[in-house]
Amino acid sequence: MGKRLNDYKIAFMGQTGRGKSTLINALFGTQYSTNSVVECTTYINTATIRNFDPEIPYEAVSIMDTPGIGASLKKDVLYKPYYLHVLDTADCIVWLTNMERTDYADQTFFHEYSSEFKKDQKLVVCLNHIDKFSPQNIPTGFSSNEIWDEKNNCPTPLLNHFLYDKDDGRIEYFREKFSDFIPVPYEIIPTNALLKFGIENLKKAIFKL
Ligand SMILES: Nc1nc2c(ncn2[C@@H]2O[C@H](COP(=O)(O)OP(=O)(O)O)[C@@H](O)[C@H]2O)c(=O)[nH]1
Ligand SMILES: [Mg+2]
Repeated sequence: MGKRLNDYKIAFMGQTGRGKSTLINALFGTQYSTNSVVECTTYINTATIRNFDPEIPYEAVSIMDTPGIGASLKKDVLYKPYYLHVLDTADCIVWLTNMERTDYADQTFFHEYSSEFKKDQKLVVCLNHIDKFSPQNIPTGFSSNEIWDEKNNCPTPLLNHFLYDKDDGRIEYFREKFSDFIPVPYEIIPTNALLKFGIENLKKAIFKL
């Protein structure tokens, strides 16, 4: 007789190049291929990995890497059955975006799929590529325009300003812009998948630790 693993199903979604595959690799030590120009994932790529972390109350995690949204209208139509499938089966959706204002495709997706999100489904929005942010004007009080503290592998005070400030902060900006379309509660976690910053916070949000 077989035995089904009690697995927690996590779907990673967002536009191509936002860092889905890199983030999955950082979280789970997988080897999904990553690429900045070529669209890698054209189907749902699932991996089931046994969990040995006593803080995570599941025997395994099943990761779903999904085709990027918003590449073209044709592809969005082609991939729709995949998106409906993951929205129906995932325990948690990790939505990858970044700090730029290039999020029309994200807004369109949430608008179109709003009724497919479920109340008991966890949604975590990941602001990735934070090290790539380039401020257009430096607020008074900040002398340098450096945004990444390489020595401590974390955001500089200037980047923290653009993340968390009440007026300039991108986290607040995202909430204002998206909350009308996102029908469930969600956390927003800043990450740098490449340099593995924010990964522990993201893990906590994903597994409700
Ligand atoms: N600088 C920087 N590069 C990143 C970050 N996350 C991913 N990348 C790079 O962005 C490119 C696209 O990442 P990938 O994981 O393939 O994106 P996907 O298409 O969403 O799966 C790759 O070259 C990654 O190395 C990040 O936080 N910072
Ligand atoms: Mg990918």
